[in-house]
Amino acid sequence: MAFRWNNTLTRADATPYDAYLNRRQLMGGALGLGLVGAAGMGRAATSDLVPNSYEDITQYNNFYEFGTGKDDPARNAHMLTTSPWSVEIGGMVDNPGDYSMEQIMEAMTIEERIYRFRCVEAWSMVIPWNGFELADLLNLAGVQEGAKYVAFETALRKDEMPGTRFPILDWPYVEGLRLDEAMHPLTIMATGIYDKPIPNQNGAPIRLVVPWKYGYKSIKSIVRITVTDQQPPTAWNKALGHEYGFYSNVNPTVDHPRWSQATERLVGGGLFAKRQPTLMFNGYEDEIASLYEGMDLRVNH
Ligand SMILES: Nc1nc2c(c(=O)[nH]1)N[C@H]1C(S)=C(S)[C@@H](COP(=O)(O)O)O[C@H]1N2
Ligand SMILES: [Mo]
Repeated sequence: MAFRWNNTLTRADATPYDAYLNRRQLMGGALGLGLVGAAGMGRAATSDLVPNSYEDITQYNNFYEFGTGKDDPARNAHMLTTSPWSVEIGGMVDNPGDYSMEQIMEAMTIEERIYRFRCVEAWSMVIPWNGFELADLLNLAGVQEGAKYVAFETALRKDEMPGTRFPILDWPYVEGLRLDEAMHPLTIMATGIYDKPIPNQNGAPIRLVVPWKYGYKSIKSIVRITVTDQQPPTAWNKALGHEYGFYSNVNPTVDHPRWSQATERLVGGGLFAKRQPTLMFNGYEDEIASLYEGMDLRVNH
């Protein structure tokens, strides 16, 4: 690896790179999207990225339930009680019910994923998440035949979330993915950052991370997951539908109605740092592009 940001070994460190490549080639055939290949994909896309500092990641946030300023979440999110916590999984699943965080952590294998993170506001970071593939949780719940989408909902507690006393968004914050996006091996549920429990301002105790989509798809502090055959409503689409579509894939060739999406500012890059080009699907084009084959990405923005 080209960098070392702490002394913690990860699963990828335990796999010599040549062995990893060989395995990936093997997986390329019949088992292309099998579990082992899946774990490799997150790595392949991200192994040369240098993460932002812990301070950048935890002091510059969007979490409107705690205020709209970038430093409001870090100041206010300590008010959120994150234990006990459970996620209600329902809809078109075989095993609906409340899944406690203890149950989830017991059942899932936590790994590190270093991903680019691109906000629609045109800033970006690189974040070393700890988490598990959303597919593993959905498989635990047992997705039923005919399901097409997954809906997500953030906690809504007016007493713990001062921002929700104002009608900035139609609370609770909600999001959605197509089922194939939700099941994709790059899509994770994050429970940690830099090998520490995920801070409240970043979406404790459990949040979604979809690295090829604008940041607002990565919904925080999730209390409900619903598998459905209907396209779910999403918070920002409800608020400003012509600006924020359902898909929200990072795309430098489709500008926001009010600003360009061609470049981005890397948070922590310094006052005089040059903006960097935004990458198609935020740099995950090889893994992701096939999901949208034949779709007009300007219409389905
Ligand atoms: N519930 C909830 N989830 C949310 C948001 C929010 O306001 N409320 N903001 C989104 C936006 S716009 C971004 S860019 C990311 C920011 O994640 P970070 O603060 O961990 O970088 O969270 C997303 N998830
Ligand atoms: Mo964002």
